[in-house]
Amino acid sequence: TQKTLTIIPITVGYSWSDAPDCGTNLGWRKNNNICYYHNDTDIVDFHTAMTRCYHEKASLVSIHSGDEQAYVNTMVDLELPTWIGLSDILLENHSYSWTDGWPVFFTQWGPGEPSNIKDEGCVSVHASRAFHGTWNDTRCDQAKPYVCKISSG
Ligand SMILES: [Ca+2]
Repeated sequence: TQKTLTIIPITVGYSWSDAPDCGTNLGWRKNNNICYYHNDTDIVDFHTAMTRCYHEKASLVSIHSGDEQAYVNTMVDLELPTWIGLSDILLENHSYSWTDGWPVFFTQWGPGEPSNIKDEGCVSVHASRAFHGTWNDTRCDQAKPYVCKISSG
């Protein structure tokens, strides 16, 4: 007699991400069809954060509305200020621009910000409970977690 061994292929539907079509790393989320990536364990300076997002095929997050700001705020925690993709070091005239190239048509500066103190050219969102999610210009060499975004267009 001859025995036949049938192998049934099994696809294991397992993913580290809540939005596997955005990226496979833990931390990818999707809102309004836009992919966001929050990393709060990789604490790095602004330029390194830019590079990290680039390696995720993304950019540091740009924020264009109060709704988008509110969503980003749900990702960042209350302990650590977190890099977003706004900086005045990219343009020769030192005006603020988004690292993904989008124009700046929404801002959410915290009280007294941007303070434009010497060397403060990179923007993070406040982590304090009172000012959570509002923007602060800080030194670019500070180490912080970051949020990336896959920008369309
Ligand atoms: Ca400041």
